Amino acid sequence: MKMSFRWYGKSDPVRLEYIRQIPGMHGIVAAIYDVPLGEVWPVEKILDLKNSITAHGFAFEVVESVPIHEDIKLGKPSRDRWIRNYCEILQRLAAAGVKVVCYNFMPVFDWMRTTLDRKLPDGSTSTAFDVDVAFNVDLGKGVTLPGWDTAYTPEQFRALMAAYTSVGEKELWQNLEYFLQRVIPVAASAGIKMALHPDDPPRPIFGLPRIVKNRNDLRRMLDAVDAPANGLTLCSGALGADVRNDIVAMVKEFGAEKRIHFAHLRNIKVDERGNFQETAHYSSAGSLDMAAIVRAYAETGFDGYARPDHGRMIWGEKGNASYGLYDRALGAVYLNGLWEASTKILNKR
Ligand SMILES: [Mn+2]
Repeated sequence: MKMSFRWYGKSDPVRLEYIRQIPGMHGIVAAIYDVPLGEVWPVEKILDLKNSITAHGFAFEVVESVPIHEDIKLGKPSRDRWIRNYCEILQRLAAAGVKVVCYNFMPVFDWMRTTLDRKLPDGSTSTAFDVDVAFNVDLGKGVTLPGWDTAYTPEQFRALMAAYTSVGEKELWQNLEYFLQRVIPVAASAGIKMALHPDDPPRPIFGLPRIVKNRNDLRRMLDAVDAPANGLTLCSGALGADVRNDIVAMVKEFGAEKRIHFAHLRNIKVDERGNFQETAHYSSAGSLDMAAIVRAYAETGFDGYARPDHGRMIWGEKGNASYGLYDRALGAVYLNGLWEASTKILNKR
């Protein structure tokens, strides 16, 4: 397990010098944010990002995300152009040494929460999702949250919502398969492993289809193009927001097949209706058994990338919700501890 940390580039208040001081940190997960959605990333920008990361002693082997143009998700005729661009980005990233690309296939929205700073009993704050609030949000002004890979103007947003009235789950699946059939062979020959992130939260929102929500969806997606380059970002917190999802079983199933390329590890407190709040990584802080999840990775001989996915805001830190330094650092150290214990116990058997 190669522990990594997401970094939003030079505008991120979290500095690489500080991330360097977290024990056991292998690499930085990053992306280019100042290129319009769908356009090819310039080589100079990729190399500039790589150089700033490697100058601090980190590997730059994981990109999160290369976002997908909505025309691809909508299945518009123009998608072929955007898919060609996507393949070109993958080849440029591969040339810079990138091994894994995380992406998602959520229409319009990236991750969704109804609160960014709800207080936990210890006085820290974290993001939360309330099922009833979520379905009463006024969409007239558009919606954006910090750290999203994509953001639309209110006009673009209204046009997109209208376009999706003719795209349901069936059509979205067809459009995902069309994308995979064209992109996975290119990724495979370039030496890139694609890692689809599940929908967060794993449920339809605002009437939009969501198709990466549970074990059967992941199975169907992997079987659509049965190749090692067609893999997963297995996000414990995203999938864990549906109590019917058994994260340990998913790690065992897909890990044994070497189809998990990127592990997002975080804990949430969730109820049976799907209301949840992000918590500290520690198992007893939330609903997920993080020790069992990490042990399952160890048992499958996981050698891919992992990161503490989100963190609370603690110790007075100001910054981007879920992406501060302190609690993600605590999470990384805790996860590395679980990993060291799990692998040493297994090796002594
Ligand atoms: Mn995640």
